[in-house]
Amino acid sequence: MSWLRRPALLLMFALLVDRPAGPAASATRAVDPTRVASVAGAPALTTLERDLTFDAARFALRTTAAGTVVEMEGAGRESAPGRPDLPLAGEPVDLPDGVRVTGVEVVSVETALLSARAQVPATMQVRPGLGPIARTAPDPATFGRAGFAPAASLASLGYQGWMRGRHLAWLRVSPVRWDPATGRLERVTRMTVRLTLEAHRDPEVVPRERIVPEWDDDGPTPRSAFATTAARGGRPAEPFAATQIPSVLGSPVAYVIITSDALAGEFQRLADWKTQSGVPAVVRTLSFIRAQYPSGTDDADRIRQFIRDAYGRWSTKWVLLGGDTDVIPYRMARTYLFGTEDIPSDLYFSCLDGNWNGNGNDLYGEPYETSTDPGDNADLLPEVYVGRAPVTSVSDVQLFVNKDFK
Ligand SMILES: [Ca+2]
Ligand SMILES: [Ca+2]
Repeated sequence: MSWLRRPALLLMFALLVDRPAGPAASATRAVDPTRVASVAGAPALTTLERDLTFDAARFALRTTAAGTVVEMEGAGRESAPGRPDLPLAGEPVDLPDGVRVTGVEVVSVETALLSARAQVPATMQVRPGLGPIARTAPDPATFGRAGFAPAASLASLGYQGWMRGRHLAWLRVSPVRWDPATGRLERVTRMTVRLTLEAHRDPEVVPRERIVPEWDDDGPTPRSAFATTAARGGRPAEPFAATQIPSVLGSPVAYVIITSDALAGEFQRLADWKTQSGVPAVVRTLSFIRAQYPSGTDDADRIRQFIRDAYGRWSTKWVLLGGDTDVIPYRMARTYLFGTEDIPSDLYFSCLDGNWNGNGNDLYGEPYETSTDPGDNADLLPEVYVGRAPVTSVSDVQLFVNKDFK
């Protein structure tokens, strides 16, 4: 069902790429704990310095009818109307536990020449569809400026949160600067930023009561303040015996399939094959979840509560929603990317911290704007991989599962 998948991807773009750019833009190094320094007289506050480096191979210039366009691998583009159309990169920074970032300043910038004389066009209009590119009107103050934009404007604080036990802040970084008066265009080779931290513990992060290290293999194994040593899991127990509801007792469960009573039998074939292949898997039905989570606001909320428990107690890594939207519900989420719009999104089942409705009204996923205006504080960093099988009938599932076996 393409209409569901496309808006979900669009929402990911709107929330992760267009605001703080996504994880693919990473160019940073691992945290150097020696550079977390206490601020004198204020032991709860710390600063964290990071060097960001940008390889020359990531940049390319393209001459268009509108002017010189700078392409940068792994980066998005500036989208504010009237600004020069330059790359905007998202740089993740690993954070210690028990803090949050309150500000970022640029300590130093080193650059190299991209072009001695370039005319950069204004940003593109952000519009849905694949129509011809239209550009915003150049802002006279920006395009009439002599000299580069102040260094302080080259980095700002974006989204911060938790991703499967990893604590991250994203910086919005402008790795290219342009002097409109002379046309000089430079790329940043190295930038040192200083983050200001304050003591903070987010009560909405899903506790990780059990961690199976083998299933946390995306980068360095994260250390979670919420994991209890006694509950850390090892290899899946043999024979595989999972509890009915997620629990630290019994076997951990890597892969969970959520479906209807009618489709559960066919999906069990897939679960059995996964388990025999070394990926312990179970099937749980919506009616079972409904009975176990009666306090949920609706079925989507109940499913998410179940997935939260599966992640926290079974150490679940993958979730398959076994049914189209008329079988397994979805969550509508608000976006302002193309004006005000509500679109269906399964990110709700993947990003599990908090409740996606921080301001408690009837809208979910109201977008993050700034660290002081977080909207619904909707979690945008996933804990589990979520897929949806767009099936409605037993024969659909047979076809879907059989394809997995080929
Ligand atoms: Ca809301
Ligand atoms: Ca998260």
